[in-house]
Amino acid sequence: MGQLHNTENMINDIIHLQSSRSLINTLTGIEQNMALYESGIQEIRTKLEILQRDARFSDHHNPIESIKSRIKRPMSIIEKMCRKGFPLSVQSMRDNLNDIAGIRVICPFIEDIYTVADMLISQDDLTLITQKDYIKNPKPNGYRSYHLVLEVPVFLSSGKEPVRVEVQLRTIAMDFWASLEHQIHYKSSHDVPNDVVAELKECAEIIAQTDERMQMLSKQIRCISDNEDAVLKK
Ligand code: 0O2
Repeated sequence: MGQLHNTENMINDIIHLQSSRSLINTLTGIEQNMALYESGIQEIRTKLEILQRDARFSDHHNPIESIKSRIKRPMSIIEKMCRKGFPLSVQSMRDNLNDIAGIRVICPFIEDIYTVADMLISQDDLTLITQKDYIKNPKPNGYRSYHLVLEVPVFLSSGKEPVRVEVQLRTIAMDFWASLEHQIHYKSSHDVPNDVVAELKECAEIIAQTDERMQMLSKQIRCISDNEDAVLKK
């Protein structure tokens, strides 16, 4: 069945399994933790904005086109913990879910994704928790992106709190595909027909080839402009 219908069923199951008071207590606890995740996003966003500014001022190619962020809604957190069979508690959320705080970095070219990922991983106040390369190993449906889960320290009045943030890095073209594919699955109240799934996969392959070609073009253009600079300096 479609995603909307599944979520609705899942929430009904949760309500049956949990007493309403205990569900409200868990939801309240989750909501109290949201400021911490917002702060985690703010910390990583600042790091990315500094890298963007550094590229602008040092006249280097800017590997970051844009940055988006989102925080998972408390009901989606509950739904995910139930779906994965995790206990419903704030501690379980902190221990088991890595994508409550999410940042999406859109890059012009494939190589920029690896450049930005390396720049983040090498920062010594960040801890790399997981790394998934869906560009070298695309998902069976054609999904491509590079996912990092990073732990960043957030300094509160009560002390230091480590916060996990999922960073998804993709090209403009990969983002175009993933946004539409997500919409198709999310909006559909039924299973997506096989021919639509196959067509989406084909589009993902075309987009991947186009990304490779754009990467080559960019290299050629950079080479021409480097040669022109060298001639001017003579
Ligand atoms: P939303 O609405 O973006 O939050 P996990 O489910 O995270 O515990 P998994 O499946 O190994 O474990 O995580 P993975 O592969 O790192 O993917 C998590 C996120 O990547 C998803 O979050 C999506 O944002 C994105 N993603 C993964 N696969 C696909 C895909 O096939 N299509 C699209 N459009 N996005 C994908 P959420 O929580 O599903 O959604």
